[in-house]
Amino acid sequence: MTAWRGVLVLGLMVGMGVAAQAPVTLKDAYKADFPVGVAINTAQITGQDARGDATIAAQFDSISPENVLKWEVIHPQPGKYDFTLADQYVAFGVEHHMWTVGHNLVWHSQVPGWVFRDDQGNLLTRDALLERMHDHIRTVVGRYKGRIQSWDVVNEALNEDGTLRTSLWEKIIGDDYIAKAFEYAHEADPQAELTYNDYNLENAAKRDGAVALVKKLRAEGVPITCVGIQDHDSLTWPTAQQEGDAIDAFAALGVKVSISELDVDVLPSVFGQQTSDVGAHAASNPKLNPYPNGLPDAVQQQLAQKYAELFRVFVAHKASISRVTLWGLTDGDSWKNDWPVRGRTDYPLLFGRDGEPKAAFGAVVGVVR
Ligand code: 9MR
Repeated sequence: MTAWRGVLVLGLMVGMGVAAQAPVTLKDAYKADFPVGVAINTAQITGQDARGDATIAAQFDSISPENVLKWEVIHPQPGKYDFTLADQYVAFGVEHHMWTVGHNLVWHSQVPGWVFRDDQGNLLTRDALLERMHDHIRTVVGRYKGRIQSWDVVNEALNEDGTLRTSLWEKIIGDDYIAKAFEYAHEADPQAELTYNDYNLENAAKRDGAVALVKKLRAEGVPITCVGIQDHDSLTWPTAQQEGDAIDAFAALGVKVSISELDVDVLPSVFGQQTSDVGAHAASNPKLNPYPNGLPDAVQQQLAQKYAELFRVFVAHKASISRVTLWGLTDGDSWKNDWPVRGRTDYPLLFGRDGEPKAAFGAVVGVVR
């Protein structure tokens, strides 16, 4: 019996008065703890993935836009905004009464080259780039005021050693580009949760860099209210201790923590250390793709255990956590199939390629039931 049928049978038993237990969904299981979210893709936003949409509506009470609110999509040319997909994304959230996340405003990636240059192709001045950033944030955040509850304002601004990444934002404006982005976002929607979002924040050096950054911003009165720990994880990283320590470190600063992009990679690691740097790539090689036809049961169980371990940590820290978001619905939807090696078959999420819940789904629900 598939897990879905199991859920249906439970529902029937309720109808027959056999057991007073409703079908278990992620959002119901975690109702007392935090919203459970999912990043949704274009097919889901436009209704082409009807089955996916039904699962998203049934299981989740928060959504994130996997790509459609990124600068290159929403603001492809100077003075030209394209809200077609973003409007549909936000309408989905409104229709289903979801905690709707905006991702993201200022990032070094998926931002067109023109943003940093004048008509002659020269790098902009600090003031000109600040004006461009201001216009973008005012326009996008302003449009969705009251319908997007939480914005990833600055994304991935730190290096692994905790120092500030050298991006064109940083080079042209200076280190205070981060503070400015938060100020502009707050001005456009004073009610919105405003997040600094990054990966590998469980590693001590990067975590400490982020703590110092957030502390400084808070001391300056910058309106940052949340830190997003992305949690692009593996079967062995981060440990429960590392995860809990990171959540504690940020919560101690007086900001909320969101688990913003959760997935758990089961494939062999390509680089010496965990990274989610979108600029990193490696050549394909069959050794790096060991499960093209299905995940062995032993690994399926390891994955389920890792998910249960992580959710136990999240529940233990629920007072500090504003949401937990999976970075995609099914394994087939996941970015991990093409990064850092193209064309692999990964199994990082709670629903399989067939749309059915996996053992990891049961393990996550089992943490609180
Ligand atoms: O999942 C996203 C994938 O579809 C895009 O191709 C990729 C391009 O940069 O971005 C992915 O999402 C990233 C997110 O926006 C920021 N953190 C890392 C995520 C995975 O790369």
